[in-house]
Amino acid sequence: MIRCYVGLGSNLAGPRRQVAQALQELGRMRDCRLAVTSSLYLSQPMGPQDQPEYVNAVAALDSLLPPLALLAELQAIERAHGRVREGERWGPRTLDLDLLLYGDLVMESEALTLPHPGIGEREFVLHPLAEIAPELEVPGLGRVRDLLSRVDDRGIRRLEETGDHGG
Ligand code: A4P
Ligand code: MG
Repeated sequence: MIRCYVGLGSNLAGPRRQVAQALQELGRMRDCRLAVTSSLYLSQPMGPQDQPEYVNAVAALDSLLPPLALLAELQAIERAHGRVREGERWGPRTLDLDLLLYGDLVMESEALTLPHPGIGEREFVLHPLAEIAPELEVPGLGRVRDLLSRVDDRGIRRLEETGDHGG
């Protein structure tokens, strides 16, 4: 099994419920085991400012699926949440699932870039990720706790306690 990290984000149609439900759905994905989930966080929008605050979280997942198959499973969950891919870049969405890390794999293709390019600058990724994996080494960038110490927190707030799924 490969340890993977998934970033969750939502700012439409009941964002807390969207994220909480998506965390449960990650636990039911084929050939995967949900290991740890972060708390939920409330964050200011990156990108266009005329959109609601986001709820963000990060999950650690152990997976037997190859990277593109895992991404396809994540996109199926996004679609089931009514995600419509159109409109402006970084615009509002019911559910966004980003594959942040797939073990220590480094790759770049149109379909999949790993590690996810935003990790180092996004407080809404680094806060939840540091909650569950502060010592994790992001290939090419360094340790999560060090990345977190260099990012502006932009008023991010933690909403709920960690879920431990026994992994
Ligand atoms: N893709 C490539 N690499 C990856 C990867 N590691 N994980 C490709 C997931 N997808 C990856 O994604 C576009 C394409 O990226 C996919 O088809 C996939 O093959 P998308 O989800 O359709 O597009 P997007 O999410 O609208 O664009 P983008 O640039 O990925 O946006 P982000 O980076 O996801 O940002 N503010 C706050 N506070 N919190 C948020 O969560 N999220 C966004 C979206 C904007 N502002 C936010 C937040
Ligand atoms: Mg995305």
